[in-house]
Amino acid sequence: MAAFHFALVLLTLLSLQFSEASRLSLFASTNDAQAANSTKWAVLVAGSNGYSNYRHQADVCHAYQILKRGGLKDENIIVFMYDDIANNTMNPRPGVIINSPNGSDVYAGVPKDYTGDYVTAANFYAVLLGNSSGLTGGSGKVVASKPGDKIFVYFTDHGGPGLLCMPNLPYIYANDFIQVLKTKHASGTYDEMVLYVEACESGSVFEGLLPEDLNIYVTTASNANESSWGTYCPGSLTPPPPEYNTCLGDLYSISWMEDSDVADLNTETLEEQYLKVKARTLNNNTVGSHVMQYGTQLISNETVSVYQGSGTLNSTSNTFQSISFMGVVEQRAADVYSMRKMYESSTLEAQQKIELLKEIKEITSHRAHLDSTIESIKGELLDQEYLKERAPGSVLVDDWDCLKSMIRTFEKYCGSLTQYGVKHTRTFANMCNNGVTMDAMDEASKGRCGSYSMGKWNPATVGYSA
Ligand SMILES: *[C@@H]1O[C@H](CO)[C@@H](O)[C@H](O)[C@H]1NC(C)=O
Ligand SMILES: *[C@@H]1O[C@H](CO)[C@@H](O)[C@H](O)[C@H]1NC(C)=O
Ligand SMILES: *[C@@H]1O[C@H](CO)[C@@H](O)[C@H](O)[C@H]1NC(C)=O
Ligand SMILES: *[C@@H]1O[C@H](CO)[C@@H](O)[C@H](O)[C@H]1NC(C)=O
Ligand SMILES: *[C@@H]1O[C@H](CO)[C@@H](O)[C@H](O)[C@H]1NC(C)=O
Ligand SMILES: *[C@@H]1O[C@H](CO)[C@@H](O)[C@H](O)[C@H]1NC(C)=O
Ligand SMILES: *[C@@H]1O[C@H](CO)[C@@H](O)[C@H](O)[C@H]1NC(C)=O
Ligand SMILES: CC(=O)N[C@H]1CO[C@H](CO)[C@@H](O)[C@@H]1O
Repeated sequence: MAAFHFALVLLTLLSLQFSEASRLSLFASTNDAQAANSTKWAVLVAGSNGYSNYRHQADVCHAYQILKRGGLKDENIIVFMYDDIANNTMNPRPGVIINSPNGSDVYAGVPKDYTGDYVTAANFYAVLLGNSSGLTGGSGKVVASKPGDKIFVYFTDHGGPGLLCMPNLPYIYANDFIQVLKTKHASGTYDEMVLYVEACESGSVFEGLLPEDLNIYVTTASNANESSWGTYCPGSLTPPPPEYNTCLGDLYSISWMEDSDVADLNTETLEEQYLKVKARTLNNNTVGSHVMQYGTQLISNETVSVYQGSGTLNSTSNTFQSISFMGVVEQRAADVYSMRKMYESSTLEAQQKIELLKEIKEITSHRAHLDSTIESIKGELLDQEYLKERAPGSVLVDDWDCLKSMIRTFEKYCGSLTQYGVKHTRTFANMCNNGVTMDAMDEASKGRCGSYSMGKWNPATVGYSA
């Protein structure tokens, strides 16, 4: 005991003599010892496909480059991306993907763990849980984490109240996702987890649902009831190079990544990054969204490097400081916006233009059909006078099976909701919250859509989104 005290006093005296630099290195070596026993894992998910959604896969590729440069190993970074962009016939730079107008290639080296048909909600859950037997296809990589490990999850795509989209159906429903996080926590196989999520209404996936004691800290691009935004879009204030007819990034996503590219991640905390990203994503408060925090907030006092590693980009192409107001396009409008730009571009041949215009018309007319049908069903089944609206901040729906059944019933007669129609899931949730029966929904949907030609949006062929 005495010897211990003596050592402590000696240590204290010695440390007083230390210069700032040597104190820091002593601190760093302690961290290194802990770090040596703690593996950093990352799961990166781009939830869309198609050239007009270029930006989501570009975001994910960029995130990979940050983590790779930060020192994470490929065996610990698991990437979900459809992988139909680099070789897309519309891509003006074959084999290359960029995430900002003057940016360099972010595609090189990205591991292709789960691509094409294997970008599914089921594989995402199995990867997070480290459940190899739950996988279908892909590289087989899973988050085989140990108790001291840190996990970073980044998701970018479309979404709607209570859900995140995927290029293959069904979508990721908030209750299932939160259950996966609870199961992961119960398995005791991580220390702390950080999630960055970009999607419309992404706050609704966590609001009232994510407990604060799972050691999971989340930021989302938007609150529970607003759009998120695509950026670096053709014809906008911050356009891509002229040969690109599609948006290159998403506002929240490029905000955290362009910060991680240049900031000293060994000193910047997650809270500091959140504040910077929040300010930039708000844009001018009209064409921007509210970045939100959920879960175990204390985690945000840790440095970004704990999750993303540290390795700053030595480049002058970064624009984080120089651009204060970004040109943006609403997430759900960005695909048709891009298609229109493609149509207007002179590079297309006449036949291609005809086909593209046909596609644009089909998409916009299906969207108009979804909007008007849902509005009409809502008018019939939800008596506005007695409608119980949930207080802001509360969970979207209690009976998630009811919500999923409502959606399937609607889709059976009226066609796929699609990444656009998921903006209406709050209406379906309100039907459950207000006791509308499935029979009533069946009748109402059949009545309005019985003669609707679903074409390529027939759930019997493409699957149900719930
Ligand atoms: C590393 O973790 C293992 C268990 O995962 C533990 O037994 C060991 O003591 C740890 N080593 C250090 C240096 O912390
Ligand atoms: C893209 O094209 C290159 C060169 O032809 C080929 O090696 C690569 O496998 C292709 N990638 C995809 C995803 O199709
Ligand atoms: C890209 O570079 C050009 C030429 O240097 C510059 O004018 C433009 O502002 C840059 N764009 C962005 C978004 O950094
Ligand atoms: C792994 O996934 C399969 C298929 O979904 C499931 O049956 C099994 O219970 C899962 N195992 C664990 C440990 O989660
Ligand atoms: C924000 O920018 C948009 C697009 O430029 C503009 O329409 C809107 O009026 C601006 N709002 C504010 C509050 O400046
Ligand atoms: C963050 O805050 C908690 C609680 O105040 C504290 O235990 C932890 O050491 C802090 N972490 C860092 C990296 O400052
Ligand atoms: C980073 O850029 C500076 C200024 O251009 C240069 O002097 C330095 O050598 C570069 N460092 C690395 C590691 O490339
Ligand atoms: C208009 C509206 O409903 N705004 C709400 C959007 O969501 C946030 C929280 O996610 C609420 O605080 C707002 O009141």
